Amino acid sequence: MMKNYLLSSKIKDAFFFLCAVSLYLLLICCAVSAQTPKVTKVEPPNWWTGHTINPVRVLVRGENFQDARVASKNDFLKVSNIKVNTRGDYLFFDVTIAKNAKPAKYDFEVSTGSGKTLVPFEISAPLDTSKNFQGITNDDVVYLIMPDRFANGDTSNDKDIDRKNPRAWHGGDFRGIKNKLPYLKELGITAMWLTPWYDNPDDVTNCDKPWCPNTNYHGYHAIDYYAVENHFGTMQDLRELVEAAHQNGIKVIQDQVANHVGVQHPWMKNPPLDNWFSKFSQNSFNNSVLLSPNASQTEKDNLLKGWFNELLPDMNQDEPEVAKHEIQNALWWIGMTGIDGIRQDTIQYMPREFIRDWSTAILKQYPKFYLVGEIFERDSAQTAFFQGGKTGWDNINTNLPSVFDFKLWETSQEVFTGKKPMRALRDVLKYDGLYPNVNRVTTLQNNHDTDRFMSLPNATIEGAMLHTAFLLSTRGIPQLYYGEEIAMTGGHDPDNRKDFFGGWREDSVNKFAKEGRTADEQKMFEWTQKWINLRKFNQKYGSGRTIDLFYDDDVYVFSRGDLAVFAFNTSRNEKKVEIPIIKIANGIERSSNDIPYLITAFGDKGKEIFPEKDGKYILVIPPMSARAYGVTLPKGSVILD
Ligand SMILES: [Ca+2]
Ligand SMILES: [Ca+2]
Ligand SMILES: [Ca+2]
Repeated sequence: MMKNYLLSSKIKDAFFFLCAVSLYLLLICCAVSAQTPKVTKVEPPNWWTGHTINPVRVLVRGENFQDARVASKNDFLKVSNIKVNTRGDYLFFDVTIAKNAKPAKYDFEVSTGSGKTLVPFEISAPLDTSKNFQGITNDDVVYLIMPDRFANGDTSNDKDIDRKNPRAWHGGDFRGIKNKLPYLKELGITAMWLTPWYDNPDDVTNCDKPWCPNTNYHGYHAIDYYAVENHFGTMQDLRELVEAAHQNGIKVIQDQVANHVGVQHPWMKNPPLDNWFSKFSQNSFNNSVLLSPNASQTEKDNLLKGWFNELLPDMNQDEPEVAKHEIQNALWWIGMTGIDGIRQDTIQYMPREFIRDWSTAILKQYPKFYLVGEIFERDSAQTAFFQGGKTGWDNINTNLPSVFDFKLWETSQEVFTGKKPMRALRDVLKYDGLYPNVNRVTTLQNNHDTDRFMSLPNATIEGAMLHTAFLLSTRGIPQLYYGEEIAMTGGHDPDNRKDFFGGWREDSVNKFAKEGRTADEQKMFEWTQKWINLRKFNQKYGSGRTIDLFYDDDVYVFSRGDLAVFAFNTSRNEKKVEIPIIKIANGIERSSNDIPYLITAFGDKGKEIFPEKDGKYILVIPPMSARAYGVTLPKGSVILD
């Protein structure tokens, strides 16, 4: 009896156990079936018909994409090449856009065994190519602005701003820049480069280091490659700024950062692929290892895959999905905004194959486009190695139109603060033959990572003026830095990123207007304006050759493109130098009665200088001065002035 009872009790227990297990499994099934796919972000959210990128690869963030199918709900867009990551929270697929696809919303349907949902997508109307995507040439003068620090045109986007903290958000924005377009036009610049406008974290970082508390007002810690920083405004504000700038004859350059994102990017917690980022190692910044054919693979890996720092995860462009995503992203910003150029941050930490593919894809869609890479290395060979137009020892031609010339920048600062003799400039330019196209190199006055001229040891206003005149007369595409035109001071970052006074309603002085400037500031402003205008109105010298006519420790005289002669004297004495006629004529045969003469455009304005009987010109250059001369034929018109 007892045995039977025990047996039946065991059967009962087993029965209840099985029921409980079944119920549990049923609950899990229900829970699973409730886990329908969910879409939270689509990148890119839109594209264009007739684009050189077709198909476009779409990356969708969400949940429950395991075994997902994606279907187009129309005949204009076709879906293929679907891939889901291992966690099922990212979905990749190709969209082939038919030639006759009209601008409209075209949703896709994602379905799994547990349900379905929509992926919103759009075909957009392209911007007018006759007004946008103009590219930058050596006839342009570029002006660098940090949007947070220039002018506050919209206080409604001022979130947690603190102008007393140099590392906090200060409130500058797109509308502020738009309001100051008349100022930029008055100065004469023809293009502006804005530091990154990707959405960055808003929050204040606290730590026990001297640089805390800080924020990402500078824009180099992107948390979304497909969104505009809320402190700067909206996508609409940005589009309006570009449009207004174009109407004022000012082109726009975006600052892109493909090498890394900010550590707060949602990709960090859940990357789309396991190899989306490089594994952490600190970059040792041994920058020359790509230039050297002798570098080890370990050195190259550290340069290309080492993180910029622990807060900037390194994007792995060796993964084709990453490379494709970033190339499309660059083209998306161009297509969305109508910009004319891109400055690419820390370009030497990305594979040269990627730089080549990135440049090639952009130039295929926008052949005139300007791309300039930051190779922050004071070495001409290193810089030249990255400019496109020549195949390197590694069999790669980067196709990159422009690179910044940090060697010439450094030397110009050293020369015009008395640290180096004048001939040092000629000794940098003697390497010009290394560049595939030296006239397309971007020369800089300064930038947001360097100390302002007036804060260098032994800086004088006269030195600053000569540094700027040299920048605007030498070869390349000159890039100015906001505030240098009014001789702003500023040491190391963030001191070199101070607000432009007058850009905020509460400012007691307005440096955007003559009345608000000191005598020295006004002198610098007018000087910069004159040299910009000289360059603008005599455009052919931007694309011509440089010919050295005279150089010693104090003086440097050179001609540009047969049209202009520039003379610099850094000594405290007036200098009289002889320059030979044949060099001005650039080797062109001329009859003896067809000898060019010089006419001064600066200094003793309009003074004519004819060659002496022995075929030499005598130039008299005052102490600490720069002179520009137009080269003119007796019967011809005056070219300069
Ligand atoms: Ca604002
Ligand atoms: Ca933000
Ligand atoms: Ca890298």
